[in-house]
Amino acid sequence: MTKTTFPEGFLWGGAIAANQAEGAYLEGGKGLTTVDLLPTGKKRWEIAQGNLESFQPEEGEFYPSHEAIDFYHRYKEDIALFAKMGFKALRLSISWARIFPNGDDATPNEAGLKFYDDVFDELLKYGIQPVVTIAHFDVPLSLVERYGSWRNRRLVNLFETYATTLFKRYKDKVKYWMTFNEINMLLHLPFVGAGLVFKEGEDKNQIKYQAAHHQLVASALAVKACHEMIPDAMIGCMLAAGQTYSYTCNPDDVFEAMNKDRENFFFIDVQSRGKYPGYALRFFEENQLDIQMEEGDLELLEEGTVDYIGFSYYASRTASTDPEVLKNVTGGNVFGSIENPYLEKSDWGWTIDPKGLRITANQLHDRYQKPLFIVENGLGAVDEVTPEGEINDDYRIDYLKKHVAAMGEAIKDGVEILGYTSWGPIDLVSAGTGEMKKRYGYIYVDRDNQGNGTLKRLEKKSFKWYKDVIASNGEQL
Ligand code: P53
Repeated sequence: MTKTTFPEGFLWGGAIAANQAEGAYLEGGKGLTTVDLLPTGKKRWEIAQGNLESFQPEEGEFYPSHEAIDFYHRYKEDIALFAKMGFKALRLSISWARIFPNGDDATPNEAGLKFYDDVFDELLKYGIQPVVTIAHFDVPLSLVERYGSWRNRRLVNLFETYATTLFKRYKDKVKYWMTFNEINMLLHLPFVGAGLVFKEGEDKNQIKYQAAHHQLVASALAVKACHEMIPDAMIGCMLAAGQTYSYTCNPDDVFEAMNKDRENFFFIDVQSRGKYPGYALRFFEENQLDIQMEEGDLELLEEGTVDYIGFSYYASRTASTDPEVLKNVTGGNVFGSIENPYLEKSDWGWTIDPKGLRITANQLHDRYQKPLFIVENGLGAVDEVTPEGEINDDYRIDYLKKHVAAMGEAIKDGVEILGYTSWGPIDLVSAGTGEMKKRYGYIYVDRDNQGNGTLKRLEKKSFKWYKDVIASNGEQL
């Protein structure tokens, strides 16, 4: 492997999310969230897309977030394992409904605030920096039922109150923040990304982009507040990234690929450059979308631009305008990419493209001229435990090795990168499918898709590999 040079203080670590790890879904005064009503199985996809309402648990359905991997009770053990690997950072999210069980309670829930205080203290004890996502896919269900979630302007100020409550409480403990996880997921999985449920005959684009405007304003308010309340902190945005390639050199395909990327860049253009890009205004006009804005919104967007660009990268995408080519869509990917004949796929149909990470990082850096933070990357795969209790996940090591090397190349290209937190350093519930079987971890968790298992933690072969990577600051891959 080529030698790479990572800057001193590079934030090596992992990333988890409250709804996929904590469990304890009604403990400590927590309210229900959208994800708590997302079952595994057949209905999941329709619910995630906002086409089917799910506000009440149903008999016979399994809701994996309810127990998840029980991080809520086992965080000390888990953090000790992260520390053993030498983590410099742990990205985690706060569950809004632990702090405000109904989303708009007059006062925050002390038990919820205390839980994250304890988690941060545990991390800091080992010198691990918490990197906090304020909203990672779980909207308090009460806000969805009463207000229609992010379609309603009310959410903007409720989110601001939630965010400032966090800044006030954790200002001495947390110096890296992120507003919305994969903000562009709102377009692809509207219930997961923004708690949206559509009614018959509604113009989905109108609702999605109105909700997007609300999230963008809410994000800008949070950024402003963070800058005022914690001047020595950095606060970023978070994009589900992955460059879109043109299938051919036909200009129609090239333009299509650019447009596909812009669907996603749209959010970051606003969050990082502070204004709606021209191509978005044209899209609104041509689709007769009428986005309601309040006076002062556009100024706010300009004032609340982010300090860094956080992004997830799993795969690149490919676009074409040729109906024949369009038939070859790869399975399992919310981005519905067509097959790239040059690339292999994971067991879940996600293309594997390390060079795409270098390309994506360069592209984002060229576009925004701000530091990047790779806050998710990894391989979802099936792991087997041998009778000796070993997990030989060479395929995962291979994936990560190549991606870390590609990141090193991007750094050599001149891209500033703050850190790398790979997804699911400990196995957790899949956001897409709700499965446990789709594992990303260096640490194995004994639990299956139906919720059976002891929840016991085991170190995989990749555990030692990542420990060595961190200890050598990326020199030893
Ligand atoms: P899972 C789809 C495509 C790209 C990123 O995903 C995605 C998704 C959602 O499925 O989400 C991010 O668990 C997300 C994490 C999620 C991770 O990618 O479906 O921020 O919450 O777990 C991996 O394999």
